[in-house]
Amino acid sequence: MQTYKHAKYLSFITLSSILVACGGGGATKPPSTTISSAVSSASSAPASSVSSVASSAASSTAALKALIKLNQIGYKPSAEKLAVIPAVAATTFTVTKTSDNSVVLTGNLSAAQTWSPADESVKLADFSSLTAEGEYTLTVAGIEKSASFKIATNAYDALNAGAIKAFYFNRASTELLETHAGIYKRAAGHPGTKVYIHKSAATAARPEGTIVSAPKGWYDAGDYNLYIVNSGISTYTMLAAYEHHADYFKTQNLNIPESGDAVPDVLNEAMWNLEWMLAMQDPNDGGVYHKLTSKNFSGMVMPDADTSDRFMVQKATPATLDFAAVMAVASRIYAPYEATYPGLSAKMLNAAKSAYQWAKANPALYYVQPSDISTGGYGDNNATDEFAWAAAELYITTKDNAYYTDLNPSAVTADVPSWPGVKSLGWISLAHNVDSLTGAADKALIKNRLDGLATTIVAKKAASAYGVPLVDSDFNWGSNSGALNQAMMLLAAYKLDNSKTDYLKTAQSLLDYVLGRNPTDFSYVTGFGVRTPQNIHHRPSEADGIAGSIPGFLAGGANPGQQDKSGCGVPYPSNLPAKSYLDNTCSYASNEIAINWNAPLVYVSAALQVLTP
Ligand code: 9MR
Ligand code: 9MR
Repeated sequence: MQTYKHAKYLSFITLSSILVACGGGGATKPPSTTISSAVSSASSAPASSVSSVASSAASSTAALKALIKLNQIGYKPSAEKLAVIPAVAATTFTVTKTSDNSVVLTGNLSAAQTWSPADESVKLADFSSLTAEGEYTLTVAGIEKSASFKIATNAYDALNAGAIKAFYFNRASTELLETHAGIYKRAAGHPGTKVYIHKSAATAARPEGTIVSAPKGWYDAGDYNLYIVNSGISTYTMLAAYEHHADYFKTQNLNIPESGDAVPDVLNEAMWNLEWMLAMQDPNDGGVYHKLTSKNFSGMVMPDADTSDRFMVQKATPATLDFAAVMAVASRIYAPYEATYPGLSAKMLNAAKSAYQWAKANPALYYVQPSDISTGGYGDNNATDEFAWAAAELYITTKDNAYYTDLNPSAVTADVPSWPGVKSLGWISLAHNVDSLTGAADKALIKNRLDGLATTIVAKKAASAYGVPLVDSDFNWGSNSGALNQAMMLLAAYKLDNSKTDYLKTAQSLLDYVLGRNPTDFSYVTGFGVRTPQNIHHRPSEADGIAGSIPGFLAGGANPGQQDKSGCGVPYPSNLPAKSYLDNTCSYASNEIAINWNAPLVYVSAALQVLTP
C-alpha cells in the first residue's frame, strides 16, 4: 500500500502557519533533486522543513541504496556540516546552489572507513566552511547527488515548534479543534474523570474500586496509557529546555488553545501533563501511582473509540521520586506565573516534598505488573538514580542543604539519561543553576561530571566513520532518543563553557543523525525532512483515515532487537543495528513514537538553535 504525505502535510502547514511563523515560514522552492525515484518534493514548505512524498512500499529498497546522507533540514551558518558519502572512487565533492547550479565550494573527501553499526564503508565530506544562507546540493562523481538542504539562521525554529506541537496532538481528555489541529482535529477521548483504584494500589483510605479523577496528561506514545516514570523524564526535559533557554521560548507561538496567555507556550503545553501528574499522587500519603491505564492495549482506534475502564495501578518508589523531581522543577519554573496559576508553585513544592518523604519511607517498592494488566511496564528495580535526581531538584528549588547531603554527589556519576536512568538530569539542573546554589555545593564536581561524560561522547564521534558518537550497543528500542539524550548532555556542558566547541559539534552530529545522516536515509521526524516516516505506530495517525503520519513526532528508530517482527507481515530491511528500522505501522519496536523520545528533540533543536553562534 502506498501512502502519500503531500496533501496531508501541506494542509497542516496552511492551517497552522503560526507553528512555523518563528521559523521564517517563507515558501521555498522545491529541491531540484530527489534522493530516490520514490521521492518527489512538495511545492511549498516551511523554511526549515522540506515536506516529502514518499512511498512506504519503496522505502526498504531505497533505504539500502548507497546514497549521500546528510541532515535533510539543514544547518545554522556556523555549524559543523558533514555528509556521509558511500566509499566511491571519487576523492572530492562539490556543493552547488540549488537554484542555478553554481559551484560554491569544492573539497576533499576523507579516506574511506567502515562504520560498524551499518557495516558500511564511507567517506566524509566536510562543508563547514560554507556559511552563506541558501539552499544547496552536494555532488560527488559516480553517485546520485544529495537532497537539497538549507543553511539558515533559523534552521531549527520550525522543527522545534513542530516537536512541541506533537505533545499537543497527544493530549488526553480533550477535543482537538480544527483551529489548532487542522485536519487532525478529533473528538475528546479518555476523560480521566472515572479511574478505578486497582487492587495493586488499594489502601484503607482508597480501597480497590474507589473512583478517582485524573484528567488530562499526554498519551505516552502510540498507545493511550499514561505512565508516571516516562512522564517524569519527558516533562522534565521540556521544562529543562525552557529553564536553560527561556528567552528562546518566550516569543514562540504554537497555536495551541492557551496561546496568547501570559505563559510561554512550551510551559502551557507542559502544564497539560503536570496537572495530570498532580492527580496521580495519593493525597493521603504522598505516594504516586505508577500508571493510569486500561487493562490491555486498545485496538488501533481513535481516542473517543477507546472506552475501556481505566485504572490507577500500584504506587512505586521510582515513579514517586520522578514525580518529586518534576514537581520540584515545576515549582521554580512556574513561580513567576503566579497570576495565571495562583498557589500552584507552592502546591507543587508541597507535592514534591511529600512524595520524597513517602519514597524515603518506602525506598525499594518496585513496580510489578499485575497479572490482569498487560500495558507498558516501565519497571525499574533500582531507585538510586531517582533518589539522586529528586534530591538534586529539591535542593535547587529549596536551597535546603539537607537535600544536598541526601544527594551525596561524590557517589553519583554521570551517564546518558533514559527513562530508567535519570541521575544526570540532576547534574544538568545543578549545572544550569550553579550560580545560585548554597556554599554546600561542590561546583567543580558538578562541572567535572558533565565534562567527563561529554569527553567520552566526543571521543566516540572522533572514532566514527559516520562522524556520530553511536556504536553498535547504542541501537536499541528508542535509539533515536538515546542519540538526542547524548546531544542534550553535550549541550548542557557546552552552555557552561563555550570554548568546548567539540561538544557543540558532536551535539550537531547527533541531530544530523536523526534528521538524515544515517544509513536508512530517513529523517526520523514525521513531516520534517525529505523522506520521513509515513506509518508510525501511533493510534491516531493510524486511525484518523488520513494518509501518512501526524507531523512532529520522532520515530523510535533503528532497533536490531526487532521485538515486533513476529507480528509484522513484512520483514525489516536489514538486521544490522543502524539499519534495523521498518517504516510500517506494525513496528512498535522501531517505528512507535513516545513522549520521552520527542522531549529531547525539543531540547536539542532549541539548544542548537540558540547556542550555535
Ligand atoms: O501498541 C502497543 C505499543 O504501544 C507498545 O509499545 C507495544 C509493546 O508493549 O505493544 C503494542 O501493542 C501490541 C501488543 O504488544 C501485541 N499485540 C499487538 C499490539 C498492537 O500492535
Ligand atoms: O521505551 C520503552 C523501551 O525502553 C522498552 O524496551 C519497551 C518494552 O518494555 O517499552 C518502551 O516503552 C513503551 C511503553 O512500554 C508503552 N508505551 C509505548 C512505549 C514506547 O514503545
